[in-house]
Amino acid sequence: MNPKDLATAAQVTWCPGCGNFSIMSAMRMVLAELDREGIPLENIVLVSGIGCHAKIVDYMNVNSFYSIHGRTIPVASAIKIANPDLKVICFSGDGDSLAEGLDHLIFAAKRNIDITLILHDNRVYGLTTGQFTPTSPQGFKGKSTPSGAVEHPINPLDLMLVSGASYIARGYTHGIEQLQTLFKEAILHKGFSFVDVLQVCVSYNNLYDSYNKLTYTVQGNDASSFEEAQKIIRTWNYDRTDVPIPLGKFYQTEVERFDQSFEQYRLNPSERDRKMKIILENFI
Ligand SMILES: Cc1ncc(C[n+]2csc(CCOP(=O)(O)OP(=O)(O)O)c2C)c(N)n1
Ligand code: SF4
Repeated sequence: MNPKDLATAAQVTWCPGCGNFSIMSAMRMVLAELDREGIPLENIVLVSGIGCHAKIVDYMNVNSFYSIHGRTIPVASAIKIANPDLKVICFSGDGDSLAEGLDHLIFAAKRNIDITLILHDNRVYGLTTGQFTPTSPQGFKGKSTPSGAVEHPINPLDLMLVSGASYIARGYTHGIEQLQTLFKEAILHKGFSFVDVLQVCVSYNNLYDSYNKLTYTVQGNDASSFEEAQKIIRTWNYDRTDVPIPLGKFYQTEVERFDQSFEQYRLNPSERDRKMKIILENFI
Protein backbone atom coordinates (compact mmCIF):
# COMPACT_ATOMS: atom_id res chain seq x y z
CA MET A 1 0.00 0.00 0.00
CA ASN A 2 1.10 3.53 -0.80
CA PRO A 3 0.51 6.33 1.76
CA LYS A 4 -1.25 8.26 -1.01
CA ASP A 5 -3.93 5.53 -1.08
CA LEU A 6 -4.96 6.75 2.35
CA ALA A 7 -6.11 10.14 1.07
CA THR A 8 -9.84 10.88 0.75
CA ALA A 9 -11.80 13.15 -1.57
CA ALA A 10 -12.50 15.61 1.27
CA GLN A 11 -11.11 19.09 0.78
CA VAL A 12 -8.33 19.82 3.27
CA THR A 13 -9.17 23.10 5.00
CA TRP A 14 -6.15 23.48 7.31
CA CYS A 15 -4.26 26.78 6.94
CA PRO A 16 -1.17 26.55 4.69
CA GLY A 17 1.82 25.85 6.94
CA CYS A 18 -0.22 24.22 9.72
CA GLY A 19 1.65 21.49 11.59
CA ASN A 20 -1.31 19.13 11.17
CA PHE A 21 -0.08 18.33 7.64
CA SER A 22 3.08 16.73 9.06
CA ILE A 23 1.12 14.64 11.54
CA MET A 24 -1.12 13.38 8.77
CA SER A 25 1.79 12.59 6.42
CA ALA A 26 3.67 10.75 9.14
CA MET A 27 0.59 8.75 10.15
CA ARG A 28 -0.26 7.83 6.55
CA MET A 29 3.27 6.51 6.07
CA VAL A 30 3.14 4.52 9.30
CA LEU A 31 -0.25 2.97 8.56
CA ALA A 32 0.84 1.99 5.05
CA GLU A 33 4.00 0.46 6.51
CA LEU A 34 2.07 -1.45 9.18
CA ASP A 35 -0.30 -2.76 6.52
CA ARG A 36 2.67 -4.10 4.56
CA GLU A 37 4.08 -5.63 7.74
CA GLY A 38 0.94 -7.57 8.65
CA ILE A 39 -1.32 -5.18 10.56
CA PRO A 40 -4.05 -4.67 7.96
CA LEU A 41 -5.81 -1.37 7.66
CA GLU A 42 -9.15 -2.95 8.60
CA ASN A 43 -7.69 -3.60 12.06
CA ILE A 44 -7.04 0.13 12.61
CA VAL A 45 -9.63 2.58 13.95
CA LEU A 46 -9.04 6.32 14.21
CA VAL A 47 -10.96 8.40 16.76
CA SER A 48 -10.90 12.19 16.92
CA GLY A 49 -12.18 14.91 19.20
CA ILE A 50 -13.34 18.31 17.98
CA GLY A 51 -11.02 21.03 16.72
CA CYS A 52 -8.74 21.60 13.75
CA HIS A 53 -6.85 18.41 14.66
CA ALA A 54 -10.04 16.36 14.45
CA LYS A 55 -10.47 16.95 10.73
CA ILE A 56 -7.64 14.47 10.18
CA VAL A 57 -10.11 11.58 10.28
CA ASP A 58 -11.97 13.09 7.31
CA TYR A 59 -8.73 13.16 5.36
CA MET A 60 -7.64 9.57 5.99
CA ASN A 61 -9.29 6.64 4.24
CA VAL A 62 -9.37 4.51 7.39
CA ASN A 63 -12.28 3.36 9.62
CA SER A 64 -12.90 6.22 12.00
CA PHE A 65 -15.20 7.78 14.56
CA TYR A 66 -15.46 11.60 14.68
CA SER A 67 -16.46 12.06 18.31
CA ILE A 68 -17.30 15.16 20.35
CA HIS A 69 -15.12 17.66 22.20
CA GLY A 70 -12.99 15.98 24.87
CA ARG A 71 -14.48 12.53 24.35
CA THR A 72 -11.98 10.73 22.14
CA ILE A 73 -10.87 8.45 24.95
CA PRO A 74 -14.24 7.07 26.12
CA VAL A 75 -15.10 6.25 22.50
CA ALA A 76 -11.69 4.70 21.83
CA SER A 77 -11.80 2.72 25.09
CA ALA A 78 -15.20 1.28 24.23
CA ILE A 79 -14.02 0.26 20.77
CA LYS A 80 -10.94 -1.43 22.23
CA ILE A 81 -12.91 -3.32 24.85
CA ALA A 82 -15.54 -4.41 22.33
CA ASN A 83 -12.89 -5.71 19.93
CA PRO A 84 -9.43 -6.10 21.49
CA ASP A 85 -7.94 -7.10 18.12
CA LEU A 86 -8.23 -3.53 16.87
CA LYS A 87 -5.49 -0.92 17.10
CA VAL A 88 -7.23 2.25 18.23
CA ILE A 89 -5.56 5.60 17.60
CA CYS A 90 -6.91 8.87 19.02
CA PHE A 91 -6.15 12.30 17.58
CA SER A 92 -6.78 15.00 20.13
CA GLY A 93 -6.00 18.67 20.75
CA ASP A 94 -4.51 20.23 23.86
CA GLY A 95 -7.87 21.91 24.42
CA ASP A 96 -9.67 18.66 23.68
CA SER A 97 -7.74 16.35 26.02
CA LEU A 98 -6.14 18.67 28.56
CA ALA A 99 -9.15 20.92 29.22
CA GLU A 100 -12.56 19.47 28.29
CA GLY A 101 -11.45 15.82 28.41
CA LEU A 102 -8.72 15.87 31.04
CA ASP A 103 -10.35 13.36 33.37
CA HIS A 104 -10.63 10.81 30.55
CA LEU A 105 -6.97 11.24 29.71
CA ILE A 106 -5.87 10.66 33.29
CA PHE A 107 -8.07 7.56 33.61
CA ALA A 108 -6.81 6.11 30.32
CA ALA A 109 -3.28 6.40 31.70
CA LYS A 110 -4.31 5.06 35.12
CA ARG A 111 -6.00 2.05 33.51
CA ASN A 112 -3.17 1.60 31.02
CA ILE A 113 -5.70 0.70 28.35
CA ASP A 114 -4.08 -0.34 25.08
CA ILE A 115 -4.90 2.68 22.92
CA THR A 116 -2.71 5.45 21.46
CA LEU A 117 -3.25 9.16 21.88
CA ILE A 118 -1.57 11.62 19.53
CA LEU A 119 -1.82 15.09 21.05
CA HIS A 120 -1.80 17.88 18.45
CA ASP A 121 -0.33 20.26 20.98
CA ASN A 122 -0.48 23.69 19.34
CA ARG A 123 -0.96 25.29 22.75
CA VAL A 124 -4.02 27.23 21.58
CA TYR A 125 -7.66 26.60 20.65
CA GLY A 126 -7.19 26.71 16.87
CA LEU A 127 -10.68 26.05 15.55
CA THR A 128 -12.30 28.65 17.80
CA THR A 129 -9.65 31.18 16.73
CA GLY A 130 -7.09 31.61 19.43
CA GLN A 131 -8.06 31.18 23.09
CA PHE A 132 -5.45 29.96 25.62
CA THR A 133 -5.24 26.29 26.61
CA PRO A 134 -3.66 24.39 29.52
CA THR A 135 -0.29 24.31 27.69
CA SER A 136 -0.24 28.02 26.74
CA PRO A 137 2.45 29.88 28.68
CA GLN A 138 1.64 32.44 31.33
CA GLY A 139 1.18 35.80 29.62
CA PHE A 140 -0.26 34.23 26.43
CA LYS A 141 -2.32 36.88 24.64
CA GLY A 142 -5.39 35.54 22.84
CA LYS A 143 -9.06 36.24 22.30
CA SER A 144 -10.02 35.25 25.84
CA THR A 145 -6.91 36.70 27.49
CA PRO A 146 -6.19 40.02 25.76
CA SER A 147 -4.01 41.15 28.68
CA GLY A 148 -2.21 37.80 28.89
CA ALA A 149 -3.07 34.49 30.58
CA VAL A 150 -2.63 34.63 34.35
CA GLU A 151 -2.19 30.87 34.88
CA HIS A 152 0.92 28.75 34.51
CA PRO A 153 0.77 25.87 31.99
CA ILE A 154 0.70 22.19 32.89
CA ASN A 155 3.28 19.74 31.60
CA PRO A 156 1.17 16.96 30.02
CA LEU A 157 4.05 14.49 29.88
CA ASP A 158 4.72 14.86 33.58
CA LEU A 159 1.02 14.36 34.21
CA MET A 160 0.93 11.23 32.03
CA LEU A 161 3.98 9.77 33.75
CA VAL A 162 2.55 10.04 37.25
CA SER A 163 -0.88 8.93 36.05
CA GLY A 164 0.45 5.59 34.75
CA ALA A 165 0.90 5.93 30.98
CA SER A 166 3.29 3.22 29.84
CA TYR A 167 4.66 4.91 26.68
CA ILE A 168 5.48 8.63 26.66
CA ALA A 169 7.16 10.58 23.87
CA ARG A 170 7.34 14.01 22.27
CA GLY A 171 7.82 14.95 18.60
CA TYR A 172 7.75 18.17 16.59
CA THR A 173 5.99 18.75 13.29
CA HIS A 174 9.25 19.82 11.65
CA GLY A 175 10.61 16.31 12.20
CA ILE A 176 8.46 13.95 10.15
CA GLU A 177 10.89 11.03 10.35
CA GLN A 178 10.96 11.19 14.12
CA LEU A 179 7.16 11.43 14.17
CA GLN A 180 6.97 8.25 12.10
CA THR A 181 9.27 6.43 14.50
CA LEU A 182 7.33 7.58 17.56
CA PHE A 183 3.90 6.91 16.03
CA LYS A 184 4.89 3.39 15.02
CA GLU A 185 6.38 2.62 18.42
CA ALA A 186 3.32 4.02 20.16
CA ILE A 187 0.87 2.00 18.05
CA LEU A 188 2.83 -1.22 18.55
CA HIS A 189 3.24 -0.59 22.28
CA LYS A 190 1.00 -2.72 24.49
CA GLY A 191 -0.63 -0.26 26.88
CA PHE A 192 -1.59 3.42 26.95
CA SER A 193 0.75 5.33 24.67
CA PHE A 194 0.91 9.11 24.66
CA VAL A 195 2.72 11.14 22.01
CA ASP A 196 2.79 14.88 22.54
CA VAL A 197 3.39 16.58 19.20
CA LEU A 198 4.53 20.20 19.18
CA GLN A 199 2.14 21.07 16.35
CA VAL A 200 2.52 24.62 15.20
CA CYS A 201 -0.63 26.68 14.60
CA VAL A 202 0.61 29.28 12.13
CA SER A 203 -2.50 31.42 12.49
CA TYR A 204 -2.82 31.81 16.28
CA ASN A 205 0.42 30.63 17.91
CA ASN A 206 3.29 30.49 15.46
CA LEU A 207 6.18 28.99 17.40
CA TYR A 208 8.30 27.71 14.48
CA ASP A 209 11.25 30.05 15.19
CA SER A 210 11.26 29.22 18.87
CA TYR A 211 10.96 25.42 18.38
CA ASN A 212 13.52 25.37 15.55
CA LYS A 213 16.00 26.96 17.96
CA LEU A 214 15.14 25.07 21.15
CA THR A 215 14.23 21.48 20.26
CA TYR A 216 16.74 18.63 20.42
CA THR A 217 16.45 14.84 20.47
CA VAL A 218 17.47 13.01 23.64
CA GLN A 219 20.18 10.43 23.05
CA GLY A 220 21.11 7.37 25.09
CA ASN A 221 18.44 7.85 27.77
CA ASP A 222 17.15 4.86 29.73
CA ALA A 223 13.45 4.86 28.80
CA SER A 224 12.71 2.12 31.33
CA SER A 225 13.58 4.45 34.21
CA PHE A 226 10.69 6.44 35.68
CA GLU A 227 13.11 8.77 37.49
CA GLU A 228 15.18 9.48 34.40
CA ALA A 229 12.06 10.08 32.32
CA GLN A 230 10.72 12.50 34.91
CA LYS A 231 14.01 14.36 35.08
CA ILE A 232 14.12 14.82 31.29
CA ILE A 233 10.43 15.71 31.06
CA ARG A 234 10.75 18.35 33.79
CA THR A 235 13.61 20.19 32.06
CA TRP A 236 10.94 22.08 30.11
CA ASN A 237 7.55 22.88 31.63
CA TYR A 238 5.90 24.64 28.68
CA ASP A 239 6.63 28.07 30.12
CA ARG A 240 10.19 29.21 29.45
CA THR A 241 11.55 30.14 26.04
CA ASP A 242 15.20 30.07 27.10
CA VAL A 243 15.69 26.35 27.84
CA PRO A 244 16.14 23.42 25.41
CA ILE A 245 13.05 21.35 24.62
CA PRO A 246 13.66 17.58 24.58
CA LEU A 247 12.12 15.36 21.90
CA GLY A 248 12.10 11.57 21.60
CA LYS A 249 10.92 8.59 23.60
CA PHE A 250 11.16 9.30 27.32
CA TYR A 251 9.41 6.35 28.92
CA GLN A 252 8.28 2.83 28.07
CA THR A 253 7.32 0.03 30.40
CA GLU A 254 5.12 -3.06 30.39
CA VAL A 255 2.48 -3.24 33.09
CA GLU A 256 -0.95 -4.83 33.44
CA ARG A 257 -3.49 -3.43 31.03
CA PHE A 258 -7.19 -2.71 31.51
CA ASP A 259 -8.16 -4.47 28.27
CA GLN A 260 -6.35 -7.61 29.52
CA SER A 261 -7.89 -7.59 32.99
CA PHE A 262 -11.32 -6.93 31.53
CA GLU A 263 -11.32 -10.25 29.64
CA GLN A 264 -12.42 -12.19 32.73
CA TYR A 265 -15.68 -10.20 32.77
CA ARG A 266 -16.45 -10.69 29.09
CA LEU A 267 -19.74 -12.55 28.59
CA ASN A 268 -20.02 -15.29 26.02
CA PRO A 269 -22.08 -14.18 22.98
CA SER A 270 -25.28 -16.07 23.87
CA GLU A 271 -25.25 -14.81 27.46
CA ARG A 272 -24.60 -11.29 26.19
CA ASP A 273 -27.50 -11.52 23.72
CA ARG A 274 -29.82 -12.82 26.47
CA LYS A 275 -28.94 -9.93 28.77
CA MET A 276 -29.21 -7.38 25.97
CA LYS A 277 -32.69 -8.68 25.16
CA ILE A 278 -33.79 -8.18 28.78
CA ILE A 279 -32.36 -4.66 28.86
CA LEU A 280 -34.06 -3.72 25.59
CA GLU A 281 -37.41 -5.23 26.66
CA ASN A 282 -37.33 -3.25 29.90
CA PHE A 283 -36.22 -0.13 28.06
CA ILE A 284 -39.14 -0.24 25.61
C1 LIG B 1 -18.52 20.62 24.75
C2 LIG B 1 -17.95 21.62 23.81
N1 LIG B 1 -17.38 22.73 24.32
C3 LIG B 1 -16.85 23.65 23.50
C4 LIG B 1 -16.89 23.47 22.14
C5 LIG B 1 -16.33 24.52 21.22
N2 LIG B 1 -15.03 24.14 20.71
C6 LIG B 1 -14.91 23.54 19.50
S1 LIG B 1 -13.31 23.23 19.10
C7 LIG B 1 -12.80 23.91 20.56
C8 LIG B 1 -11.35 24.01 20.93
C9 LIG B 1 -10.44 23.21 20.09
O1 LIG B 1 -9.13 23.37 20.56
P1 LIG B 1 -8.15 22.15 20.58
O2 LIG B 1 -8.78 20.98 21.18
O3 LIG B 1 -6.88 22.60 21.17
O4 LIG B 1 -8.01 21.83 19.04
P2 LIG B 1 -7.41 22.64 17.81
O5 LIG B 1 -8.55 23.34 17.15
O6 LIG B 1 -6.38 23.58 18.31
O7 LIG B 1 -6.84 21.56 16.95
C10 LIG B 1 -13.85 24.35 21.34
C11 LIG B 1 -13.71 25.01 22.65
C12 LIG B 1 -17.49 22.30 21.64
N3 LIG B 1 -17.51 22.03 20.34
N4 LIG B 1 -18.00 21.40 22.49
S1 SF4 C 1 -6.12 27.59 12.86
FE1 SF4 C 1 -4.11 26.81 13.46
S2 SF4 C 1 -4.41 24.66 13.99
FE2 SF4 C 1 -6.19 25.35 12.82
S3 SF4 C 1 -5.73 24.81 10.68
FE3 SF4 C 1 -5.08 26.93 10.98
S4 SF4 C 1 -2.92 26.78 11.56
FE4 SF4 C 1 -3.81 24.75 11.84
